[in-house]
Amino acid sequence: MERRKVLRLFLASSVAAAISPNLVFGKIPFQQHLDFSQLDFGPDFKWGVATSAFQIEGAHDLDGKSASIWDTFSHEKGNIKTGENGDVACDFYHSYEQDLDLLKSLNMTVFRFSISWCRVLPNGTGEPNQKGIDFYHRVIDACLERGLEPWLTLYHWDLPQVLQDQGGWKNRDSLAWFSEYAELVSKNFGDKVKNWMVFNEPSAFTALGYLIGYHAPGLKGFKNFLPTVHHVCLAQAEGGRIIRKNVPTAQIGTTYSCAHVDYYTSEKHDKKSAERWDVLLNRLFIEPALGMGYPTASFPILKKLEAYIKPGDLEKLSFDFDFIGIQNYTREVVKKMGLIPIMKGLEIKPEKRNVQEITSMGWEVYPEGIYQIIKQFAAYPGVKKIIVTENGCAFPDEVITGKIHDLKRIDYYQRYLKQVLRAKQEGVNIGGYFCWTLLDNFEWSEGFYHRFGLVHVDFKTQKRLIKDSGYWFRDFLG
Ligand code: IFM
Repeated sequence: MERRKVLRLFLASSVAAAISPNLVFGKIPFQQHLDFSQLDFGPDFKWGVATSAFQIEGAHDLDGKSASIWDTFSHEKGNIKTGENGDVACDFYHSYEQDLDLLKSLNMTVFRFSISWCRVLPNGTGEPNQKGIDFYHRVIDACLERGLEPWLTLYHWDLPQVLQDQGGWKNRDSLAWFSEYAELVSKNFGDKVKNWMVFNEPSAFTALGYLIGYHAPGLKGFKNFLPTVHHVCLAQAEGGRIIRKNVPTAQIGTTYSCAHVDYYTSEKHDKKSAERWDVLLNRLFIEPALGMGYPTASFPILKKLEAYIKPGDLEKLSFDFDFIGIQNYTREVVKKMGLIPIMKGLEIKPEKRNVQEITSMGWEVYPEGIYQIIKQFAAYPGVKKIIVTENGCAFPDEVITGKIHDLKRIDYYQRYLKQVLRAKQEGVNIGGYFCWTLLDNFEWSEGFYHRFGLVHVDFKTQKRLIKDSGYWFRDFLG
């Protein structure tokens, strides 16, 4: 108890330091050991951070915003490990100027963020909420005033609850709902925002939310998952077309959570299971977008998607994206598991594999994996450019005399960046790298426990404190 009080005191005295980083640190010594520099990535390479509305904004019911599926889900007992919710989160709704100042001070030039659908269209469709639209204008303007490029994601998982009440993504009408939302957002912000992403990680929000029920809206089973997959794939391409129509000069992408998949042994059955995981994690959403259709041959249960495919749908699944966003954290190692009837495979958790290092999320630190997955995606003929739209790690941080010496995070970033550079130097067109993330925030069903930020947030006081990893980026990019 006593120790916590002392820590709080240190934290309070470090607030000024967080906002004026130059007063606190010289160069972070770690940088001296690097055998590459920012210059190796080229002068046009984009450096930034990625964020999402629900995880940082708070203001859950302010200025006309309605509830999203994550408001509902996080308020239901038992869904969030820590019992927390996103009502306040990082209060970015009120502190965006200070937070963008912090970002700028780290010498980053890109702020990737998402729009909360229920802030701008509280009924899901129909009457827009001007106060919500005005908020995003303020955020975008604040970026532009600071010389930061706003990169806008249309959908990062927070579907309006009113639409979930009508079946959410399971309902084919979701395509029309999403199209209306995409029209509204692209028409409103298209004159200021030049870089757009349709979805954040469709394999994650469909599988976690509609197959295993670990995320909102908490649905389970293939009967929920399969229609959701098809409607999301249609919306992915349609979203691209709508942005192209309203913002002809935009760079349009979409992002995928992806991971290199290894098999546990080279036995045939382990390889087969690994192949199915690869379909689910890496191939299910990009291949239809590239005009390749669904990867049913490698995962026969996907043939059941046919029940939801209407005449003319297959031609509408593709869109010529300008870039593909890669979001990678770790790798997967898969073993056959007869007891799991559909996947017939199970990821072998890092702690059961004698892995050297895991993050607080339990994810193996495996830098080569980002190189492998970039190469896998770059091998598709239709992929023109790759942006690493998320990469990062959570470790328990300790505030010691107003500082956070998060050396493990620095080491992680350096080793992953080296692998990104390796792929780039082998000729992959990689245009940027965004850290996940600027601020410690609401890590979905895990609550606030896992800290991914370059900037520490004290969720009681909302005080920000730049971690050494943030200073490391400042110096690396400076
Ligand atoms: O926090 C998430 C983010 O919303 C999507 N990509 C992975 C991050 C870390 O789990």
